[in-house]
Amino acid sequence: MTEQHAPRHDWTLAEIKEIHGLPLTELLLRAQTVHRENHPPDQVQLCTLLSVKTGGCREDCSYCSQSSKYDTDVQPERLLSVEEVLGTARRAREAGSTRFCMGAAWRDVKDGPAFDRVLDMVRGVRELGLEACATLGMLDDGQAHALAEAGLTAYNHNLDTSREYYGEVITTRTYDERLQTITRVVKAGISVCCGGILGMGESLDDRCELIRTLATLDPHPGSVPINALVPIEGTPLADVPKLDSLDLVRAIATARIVMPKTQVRLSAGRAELTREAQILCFMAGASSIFYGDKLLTTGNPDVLADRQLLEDAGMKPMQPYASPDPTVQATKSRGPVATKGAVSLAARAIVPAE
Ligand code: SAM
Ligand code: DTB
Ligand code: SF4
Repeated sequence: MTEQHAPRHDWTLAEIKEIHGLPLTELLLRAQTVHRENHPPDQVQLCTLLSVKTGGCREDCSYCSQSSKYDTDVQPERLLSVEEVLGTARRAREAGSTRFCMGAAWRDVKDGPAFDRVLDMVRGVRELGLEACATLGMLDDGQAHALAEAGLTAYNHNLDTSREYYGEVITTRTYDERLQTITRVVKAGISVCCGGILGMGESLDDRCELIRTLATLDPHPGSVPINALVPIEGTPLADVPKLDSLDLVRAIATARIVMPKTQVRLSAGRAELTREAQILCFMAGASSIFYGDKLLTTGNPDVLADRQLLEDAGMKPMQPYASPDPTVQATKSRGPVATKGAVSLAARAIVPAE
């Protein structure tokens, strides 16, 4: 890593569009230069997802398999038990993952036994030596603080698209409500994980405007997941034309340049990408992936394929709490300490399974 520049929070749409529209090789060079100034270029954060409460959601997000408004193959399920979740987290750790992200198909969190159980899940994940992330919908201040006290490392709450296009995708909650939850997460001292989805029929301006909105948050999100739409039969977006993988590369490179210290995560849609397209995404500055055979309700590349990809590319998994985000580092000394075997994990991750 070489010289580092202070992150900017005053990006304009014109600047973002200019970067996004550079000749691809120039864009990649610039993104790779920023990446090397701020991150070890051969390391990838491995995060595993688990849907702890699936389906039956009252929101109408047009992309989502879990909305009760659409007739999809996903059946509503009860909230998993703490033991079920920690069993999966332990297996994720053994496979080499360092962050475990629990998703619930909730519009917002309700105080009570279900939330208390999620807090126990967070504590248990931290005791395993993993970074703990959750995505549970909208939060109030008290809930954000309770999650922080339980030891939550990061909270995922996506803006999904530009403010202008948002109303085409979701009508049951507003862009400003999303931003309010993000502000509460920051205030509680939890790292923000906030990104969006490409390939929902949005324009180039919408993509650049999403990146601009993320890059004008202060602080920048600790992580920015860039998802390619996974088309779900039964949803309004089921038949939207597929995203060109080079558009994903461009968005990742642009995010990398304007949010130099953020973990830019190559997220949903990776199962549709060739190995070469994934390597281009790493060259563009992606520093994190979802690792494990399943996302929330849809598939992801299998772990053996991912281990092979990383090995062939000469890349290795990042240690937990190695992110440049100071909030992530601060959460290490808050909440439960690792008691259950903890952390030789990352080094083991690309040792092929017997
Ligand atoms: N209910 C919570 C919420 O909406 O914040 C948490 C779970 S929600 C499934 C988390 C994120 O996953 C969404 O904000 C969206 O960005 C992403 N996502 C959901 N379905 C997707 C799909 N079909 N393709 C790509 N990304 C998707
Ligand atoms: C994010 O931005 N992507 C993840 C995570 N945050 C929660 C979810 C992707 C979901 C893809 C569709 C599914 O598996 O249901
Ligand atoms: Fe519900 Fe989240 Fe799916 Fe929207 S994205 S329908 S809030 S689970």
